Amino acid sequence: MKLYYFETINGKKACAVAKYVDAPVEFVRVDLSRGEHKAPDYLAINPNGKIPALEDGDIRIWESNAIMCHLARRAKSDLWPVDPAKQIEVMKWLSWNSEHFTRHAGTLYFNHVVKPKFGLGAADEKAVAEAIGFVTPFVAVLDRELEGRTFLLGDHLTVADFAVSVTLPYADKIGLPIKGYNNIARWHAQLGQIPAWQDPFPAAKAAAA
Ligand SMILES: N[C@@H](CCC(=O)N[C@@H](CS)C(=O)NCC(=O)O)C(=O)O
Repeated sequence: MKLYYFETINGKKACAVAKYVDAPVEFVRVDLSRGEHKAPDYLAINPNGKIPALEDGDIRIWESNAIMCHLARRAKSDLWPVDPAKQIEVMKWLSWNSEHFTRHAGTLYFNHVVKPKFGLGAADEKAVAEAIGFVTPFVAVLDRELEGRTFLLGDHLTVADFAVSVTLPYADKIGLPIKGYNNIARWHAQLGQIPAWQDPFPAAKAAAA
């Protein structure tokens, strides 16, 4: 298997799961700063021109959530639970995250991390203010749902925890309003103890994400 990645939030999700389940992947770095994701060879793998992407035999998978689920299922890891009801719970959180939480937290990450890193100009203050307005109620939902739970599904870690928490390490820098939410703080601190989440990228090539 080949896992195409770069040191960004969506690359982190795929690489962390590959490391966590010890998947037999060759990590292939696609340098976004050099436009390697728009090269014809790479577009043949992911026509969206984005990382991550996975090649597993004849199968090509793009979208970090799908890659995480595929790697976890293939490794028979609890990160993708066997119980169909729990699989639906994972899908619920992945959908909620894409549609609501990281959708807007991602706008903050893009404006405050990606733009300066790639020289894409100043933050769009209108987009930032809107994103903060949109994400704030979902932060409160997340905190309430985490009450009394170790992880999103209860006792055990799943790919949903990785997906939903991916912008949290940048919360201060991007102005994600999570201050005062103790369940989120506790959950985030716990995730920070997981070696594959702490250090997701191949050692020799890791750069500050
Ligand atoms: N929904 C996609 C998003 C992928 C994505 O936006 N990747 C970013 C890096 S985090 C990227 O490749 N950006 C380059 C570009 O859009 O030109 C996923 O979850 O994989």
